[in-house]
Amino acid sequence: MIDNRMDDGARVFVAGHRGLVGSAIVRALERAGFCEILTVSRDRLDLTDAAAVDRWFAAERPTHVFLAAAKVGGIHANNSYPVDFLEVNLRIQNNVIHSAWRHGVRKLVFLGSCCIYPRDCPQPIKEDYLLTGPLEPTNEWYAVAKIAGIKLCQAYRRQYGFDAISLMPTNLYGPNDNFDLLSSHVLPALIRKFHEAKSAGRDEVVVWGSGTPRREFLYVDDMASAAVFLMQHYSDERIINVGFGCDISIGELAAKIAGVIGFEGRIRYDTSKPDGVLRRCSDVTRLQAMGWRPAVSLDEGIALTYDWYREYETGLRPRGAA
Ligand code: GFB
Repeated sequence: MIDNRMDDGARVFVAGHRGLVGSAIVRALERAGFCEILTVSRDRLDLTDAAAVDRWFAAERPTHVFLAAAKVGGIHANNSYPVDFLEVNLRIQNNVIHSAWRHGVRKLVFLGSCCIYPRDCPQPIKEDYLLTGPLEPTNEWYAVAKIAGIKLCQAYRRQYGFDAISLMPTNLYGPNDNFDLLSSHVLPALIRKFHEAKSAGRDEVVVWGSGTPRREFLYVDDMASAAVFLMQHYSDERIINVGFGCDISIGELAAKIAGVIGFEGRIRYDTSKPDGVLRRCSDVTRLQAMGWRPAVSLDEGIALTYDWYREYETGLRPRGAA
């Protein structure tokens, strides 16, 4: 019998609790207040070490797992570190999914990524398009690892009846994002670029690529609320998209962020940098039919993320401070 509840006795492990998504899931669980939250820092548990992960599960006995730990990054990092994006992610997910099953976890939520879908698939992207065509080359290592994670969840469900579900988030952003210009995703990178240009009185910001690719962005606290909702209300081997449901061009995004930050200079497009996939917008019909909707608009989310960036990343307050 499948048990989706996270009730008083639940011990919920959030793997990757210091990252963008994991930290938001911890916030969502704390707000809900109905379970014990388990986290473990990287120096106490290396998730790529199978024996250590197994010992940790044996000792801590979680009942539910959110697998949000992963090597992640933007287009440049994905392109530059293929071994890390493929091998590290395979090891983390293999270890956590296997140990979760072996130690009687009742339910596991695996976080995939919208980049698992074929590069040229129709838009908006339905869950059924998985494995119907070639991947986008700039992130195929990461995509292959995530597809293997989906398949592992499906395999454990089929062979052992393990209630593991896979969610496919769109591009996420928010507090605790990575603002490093070489490894980050576009939205935090542009917040930092426009902020620094404005602070230094520079009149030009360089945006990678042509500005024409389109992406969909979801505020990470909405992602976390969907993950907690699906932990409780979804139990199926079919993957499910988690997105905002509409997209915007990188050029429009840059103009929006410049407006929030108050940068009035020029935007120059560096077309020597890759565009990546030309359009990526998820079809969220299945999730919305279950009654879930995002709460934070892109404008609100950018403003909230910029507030967080100014407070924690520009030295006003140390990261991790309340
Ligand atoms: O967010 P991003 O790095 O990754 O880039 P993807 C999105 C688009 O923004 C690309 C452009 O067209 C970039 O060229 N862009 C413009 C910039 N300026 C910048 C900048 O300063 N920094 C960055 N990073 N991009 C990721 C995948 O793809 O999507 C991951 O690499 C993951 O694997 C994630 O799946 C969801 O949206 O192209």
